[in-house]
Amino acid sequence: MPDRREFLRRAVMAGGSLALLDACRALGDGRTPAERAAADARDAAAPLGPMEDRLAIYNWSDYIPPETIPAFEQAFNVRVTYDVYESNEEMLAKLITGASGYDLVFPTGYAVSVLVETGLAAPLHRQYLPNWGNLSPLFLDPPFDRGNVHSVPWQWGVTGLAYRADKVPLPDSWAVLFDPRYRGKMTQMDDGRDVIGAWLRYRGHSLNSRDPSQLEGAKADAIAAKRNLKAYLSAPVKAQLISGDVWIAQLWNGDATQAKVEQPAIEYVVPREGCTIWEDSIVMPRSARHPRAAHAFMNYILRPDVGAAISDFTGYGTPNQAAMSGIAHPVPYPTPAELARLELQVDLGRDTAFWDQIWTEIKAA
Ligand code: N2P
Repeated sequence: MPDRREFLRRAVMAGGSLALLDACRALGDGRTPAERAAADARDAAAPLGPMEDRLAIYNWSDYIPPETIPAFEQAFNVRVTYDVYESNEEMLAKLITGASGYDLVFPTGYAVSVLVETGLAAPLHRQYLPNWGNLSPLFLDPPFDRGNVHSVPWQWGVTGLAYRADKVPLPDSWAVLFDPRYRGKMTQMDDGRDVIGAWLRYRGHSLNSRDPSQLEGAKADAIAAKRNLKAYLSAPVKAQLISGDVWIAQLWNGDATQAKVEQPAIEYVVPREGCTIWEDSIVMPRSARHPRAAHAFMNYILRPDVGAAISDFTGYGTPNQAAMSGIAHPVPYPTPAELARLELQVDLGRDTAFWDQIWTEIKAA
């Protein structure tokens, strides 16, 4: 085990967070998939200890209403510490390099794959999740965690363009980011998967492409657009959209909905070339010290009323079917026509390092 830790520490110091994932995967957890599945099934059936009085949560920013945590603390007599991150890679880097102390994290699908394959995700103890049946079958058994052995669906959304309809006409193509008229008024996410993914779609490719010439093309487009961009900025761009410092921002739909509460001129579009659709899940790391409280929390958010309040606040779609009727403006499930333009990110496996290199080159350009 010290070897593994040391190897990972060196990988982190070497830089690129996407490359770190690759290093971690190459290392694996020393077990075959069959051995891992057998151990998971044994663990999952075992009873958990008594309810702990602490819970440590690590989630994306702006991803839960202010009242959810205090209400949970009161109902279960548990003190929650709650930290936030801005990208999957930031969260993974923390988990991979050692005992993070977190009991629950909220990875996007491709990052669930990484946590499972590296043995960092604990199997769920379903007997402690009686509200499981509230989930829509649409979100169950996802390709990144067959059988939902390790993950509870949390929220889903898309990564298109938010824009100020009072300043610019509908930007229905990623090409708008080339438009010099909006120089300094546009942003893309601070996220290699999202930036490169958008430019791959622009050229008609899969946003999971591993083809070097397609990736070189996407890099060229990203660098050409970069001279018009104010910054690479994810969730924090909301304040600038509201103030009018930014007019067009690559952003997740729910964060755009949150910003619209304060600035009604903010609208949202899936560019015609398409974009990412994603599902974020809750995963309990194997190192979690408060597994019983972690399950109590996962079961709590699966309640219809709690699930409805969460999506009312986040602006994202809920996988909780029982919560749908309680949401004031529920995000409808995508239609087949919409789905045709939307693509799920998959884990890039050994090509993660190549993607990371391209992202580093784009940021340095
Ligand atoms: C949090 C939104 C995170 C979604 N504001 C990323 N999948």
